[in-house]
Amino acid sequence: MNFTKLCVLGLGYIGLPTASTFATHGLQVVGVDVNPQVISTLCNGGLHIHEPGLRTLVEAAVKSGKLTVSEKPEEADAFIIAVPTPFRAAPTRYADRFGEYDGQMYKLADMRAVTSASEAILPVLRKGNLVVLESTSPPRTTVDLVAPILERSGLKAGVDFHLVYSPERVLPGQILRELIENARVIGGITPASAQAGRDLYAVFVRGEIVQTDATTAEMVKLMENTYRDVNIAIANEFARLAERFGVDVWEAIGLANRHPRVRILSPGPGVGGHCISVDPWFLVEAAPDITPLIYTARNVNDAQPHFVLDLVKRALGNPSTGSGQGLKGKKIAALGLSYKPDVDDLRESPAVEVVHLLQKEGALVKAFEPFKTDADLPGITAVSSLETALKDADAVLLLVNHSGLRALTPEKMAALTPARILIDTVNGWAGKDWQAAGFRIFRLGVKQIKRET
Ligand code: SAJ
Repeated sequence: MNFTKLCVLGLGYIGLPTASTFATHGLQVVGVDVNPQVISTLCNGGLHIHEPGLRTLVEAAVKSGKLTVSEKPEEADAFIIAVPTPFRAAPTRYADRFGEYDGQMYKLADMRAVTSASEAILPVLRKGNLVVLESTSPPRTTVDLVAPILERSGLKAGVDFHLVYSPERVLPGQILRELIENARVIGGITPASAQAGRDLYAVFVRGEIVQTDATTAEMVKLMENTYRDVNIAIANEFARLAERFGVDVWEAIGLANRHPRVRILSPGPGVGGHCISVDPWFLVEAAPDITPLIYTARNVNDAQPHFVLDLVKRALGNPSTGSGQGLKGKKIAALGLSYKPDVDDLRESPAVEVVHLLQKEGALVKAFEPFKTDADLPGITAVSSLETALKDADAVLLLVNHSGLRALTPEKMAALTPARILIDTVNGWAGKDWQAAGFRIFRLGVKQIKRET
């Protein structure tokens, strides 16, 4: 199938790079977003998201006349839905399905954006079109949610128009390269749909393009991120065990990973971002009775900020005075707020959660995020320079392994802060001689040095 014109619905982290890449590869692309602010920002040459290289790409796409933006879809050969599927908390999933409530909060996929994007396509859907869903979705969304909406047009999915699920697997920070180079899974509701999807992405994808059915493609995406979540959860449990048994978990993981079939991931303050901390819930929601491992892994990772709080209390507080008192009035410089190293994305960030927990205990926290020096988070004092965060601190807490923070030397640190207590949750300051420079260092997953009184 040949494509001349494409409509991309949703101009976020995935939709905008995808729309721009198709445009710079010769397609006429209409980028659609329901948020008028996004449209006006783009029309005025601005950009509402941060991703390396994206500004240049969008500018090239707009300048060539191949990318235009609009609040409504237009007739086209193909449509790509790349809208968000966030979650909403719900306490009653078991009650809904099994007549009992187990006392836990579940998170359910909020599919409203996918529903309204599908409805927006309805009036302009024509025979022979291809519709692709890229948004991460619970299994069977393409066949059970999107197809019935589009069929309200009177056209039949898989007969009159092609329908495909194709997950996006790009890593934030490397989206533009991975968009082109990653292998892409195309799940068609019929083999002909999958073939049409392949023809579309072959316009720019250089990685392997693999065809399957739509529900398999949905599962593949959820399995990838769930696999990672479960593996991070076990690393976090190993860190807890290492602390208890007087072991350095980072050393132990390094040694275990010399086994040819073992590849343990890294512990840390928790799992954030809009993907891995969300997607496993889509599987738990779809089948709560058979997903105890996935559910537990989510809870293990979500509990990790509390273990960081305990570590800070051990480093700073006086455990004998009981919880809540040890951190009262203590000045803590929290370094890093993003959900992972070297990005500016604060969504679902465990670092932000840690800051909130410290403040609840009475600590006076100054947070510094080098990738977002103007971070504006309700209830958090974010300062715009490392110097300001450090200058009157009692302790320094490393929450994100940003390369710039990891590079801080004991000498530089000693010059910037009166604090002599360092708490490292990401193994960023290992291997440096902090002790020799007069610091006491407390590391997540490492046997704690006894406090001299
Ligand atoms: N993390 C750890 N320990 C590790 C690795 C990561 O604690 O060993 C934490 C990070 O600090 C972060 C979170 O996990 O808080 C997630 O970070 P990540 O780099 O693992 O993944 P994301 O969320 O940035 O991107 C993931 C990717 N999926 C996989 O690697 C399987 C990406 O390819 C997907 O496209 C993306 O989710 C998505 O959009 O679904």
